[in-house]
Amino acid sequence: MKEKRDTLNRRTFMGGTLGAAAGIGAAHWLTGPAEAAAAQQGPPGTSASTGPGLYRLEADVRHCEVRGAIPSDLNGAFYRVGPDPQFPLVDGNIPFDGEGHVSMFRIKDGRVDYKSRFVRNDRWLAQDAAGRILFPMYRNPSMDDPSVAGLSRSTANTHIINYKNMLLALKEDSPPSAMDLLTLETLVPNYTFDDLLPSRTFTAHPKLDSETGNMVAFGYEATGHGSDVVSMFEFTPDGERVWDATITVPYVGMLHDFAVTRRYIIFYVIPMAFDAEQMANGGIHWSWDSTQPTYFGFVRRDGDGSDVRWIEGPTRSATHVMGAFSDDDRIYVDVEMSMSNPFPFMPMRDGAAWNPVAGASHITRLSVDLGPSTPQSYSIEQMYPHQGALPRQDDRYNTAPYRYGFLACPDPYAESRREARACYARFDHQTRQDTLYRSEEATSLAECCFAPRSADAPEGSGYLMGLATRNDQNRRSDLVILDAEHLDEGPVATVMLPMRAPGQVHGWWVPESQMPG
Ligand code: V55
Ligand code: FE
Repeated sequence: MKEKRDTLNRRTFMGGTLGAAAGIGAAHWLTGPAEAAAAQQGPPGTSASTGPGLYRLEADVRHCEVRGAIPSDLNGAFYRVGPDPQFPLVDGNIPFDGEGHVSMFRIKDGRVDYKSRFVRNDRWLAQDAAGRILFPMYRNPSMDDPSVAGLSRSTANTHIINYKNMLLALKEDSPPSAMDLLTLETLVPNYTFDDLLPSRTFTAHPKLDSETGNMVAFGYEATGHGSDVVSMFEFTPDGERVWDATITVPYVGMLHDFAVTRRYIIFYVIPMAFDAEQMANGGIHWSWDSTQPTYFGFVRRDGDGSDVRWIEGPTRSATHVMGAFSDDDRIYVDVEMSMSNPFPFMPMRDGAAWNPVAGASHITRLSVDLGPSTPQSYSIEQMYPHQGALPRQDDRYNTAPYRYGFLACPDPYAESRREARACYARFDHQTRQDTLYRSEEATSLAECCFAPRSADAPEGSGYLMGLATRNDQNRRSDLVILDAEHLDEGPVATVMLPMRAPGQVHGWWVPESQMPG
């Protein structure tokens, strides 16, 4: 358990208000979820099973207190989801394996109601009935209790989107779980798109086509654990499957996100690699294999998959896509990129210590020249000095050329790392300038989410929102709402919760026009 203790020490080292700002290494988690994960695992030296901090509080707060004023053109709901272990994680498991806890800020006519519920899917119900963990290890079914054989292993803890008047809680190793948009009741624990899902898995990062509104998505390890098959598919908003095809990957790495342009689907294979030996020894699904290259792959959206081309590149990590586009000459994909393993809790296959500098992410543009019939390399350009993960865009531009991106990051202009406050940055890729919202002291910021002012508002015109955790107020949570074109002016409204909200990986805005009547 030395490894475990090192992990905790690393997390402590990164902790505090700065880490909270998303900068260092475990950036995905330190924007908020990292802190929750750290709390869940207890202070250094304590074991996960005795440490404080399972959250598990399902709450309803009606008529939330609001400082400032909710804009009259902001109506809909902001949903968040993150891992919240139903029971303490076992030693050797990782914070990615907590059960999905969904929260909602329902915003309408100036009023805000807050609600949170666990995703009551097959896994949650079985464990609730048993009163103990039945799926003890992240994405390793060989460790499961025999009683749950055949049940979905989904924690439904990673991302949340609306589809066909339902809320889908997503985990990339399983089909979604469908919930009611207003009550957060789990409606379909294992939603397979009326049996049209051509994969055993479904990504946490589907994309909406900017022109048609169709959902383009994929599943990797599509035919079972460790499989090199990736299934790609496109559904209309009404649930009709209009395209599907498969490809195989050069090796089985984590395909957490992908990019879709008008013509292409793009995957980036990173050396967060499937580790059969580690799994046979009772461990998790992945380890970081620093000996492996990356592969940038692209495939036409309308073909049978046979045209896929893979371009080898240097060892890097990139987990999330900010935006992507293609023209006749090039494909561009903007990602959060680090030199090495960005997650302190993910094992290093070579036994090296996790490196917080090499694990730090920056917004980076990958591009490929489509001139040569067989491109030999892809380009890597760091776009901004800001250090952070979980980038977002105006999601109406998922598959179109885009100008604005958003990111939670520590203040890149602070005198020292210690004094850097948590910020939300808006990037203008046309001018390569940034605008910052600098939060209060002792505040952590979760991933932000953009809500357009109206369905046809110009790109980036609307609101940017995200959860602020007040580390000096027993980690009480506020939802901060900013004018996305004037981040530097501070919140137009702050929704104040009386308690800490559950941790978050990703969040999603549903406009009023897509809410139930
Ligand atoms: C991520 C999160 C996950 C996971 C795989 O942020 C990748 C990336 C919360 O679970 O299982
Ligand atoms: Fe993600």
